[in-house]
Amino acid sequence: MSDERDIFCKIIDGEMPSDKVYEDDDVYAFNDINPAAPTHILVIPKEHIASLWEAEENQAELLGKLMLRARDIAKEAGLEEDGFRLVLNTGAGVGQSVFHIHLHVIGGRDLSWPPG
Ligand code: D5M
Repeated sequence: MSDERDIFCKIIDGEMPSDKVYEDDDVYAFNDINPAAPTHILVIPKEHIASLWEAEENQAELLGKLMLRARDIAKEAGLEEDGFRLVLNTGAGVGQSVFHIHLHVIGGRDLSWPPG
């Protein structure tokens, strides 16, 4: 685990602004600055984990919580009927641009499969 402070660490600490939609002791969620759909929310752990590659076995509970909170946030956003997509980009080669692990909650429009 790295102790590097990235932009999402700064958002959690209030050093950078965000459009917050949820917060608890372990999880923070905010609207994506560049939305790919009508609903596009980022769900992140407050603990810094650079990407899924760096996640440790002892962080399994935190990662599970992240997924369940993402579901709750999707429901709160009104996506229960039509569903939503969770995206976890892992590595620059597939488009990860911020190296603080984050789930994209995406919904509110038709989403094609497979993704591009
Ligand atoms: O996704 C990183 C995502 O983070 C991308 O969709 C833009 C978003 N982003 C970057 N900076 C901000 C701030 N400051 N507020 C809100 N959203 C932001 P990735 O999977 O790494 O490509």
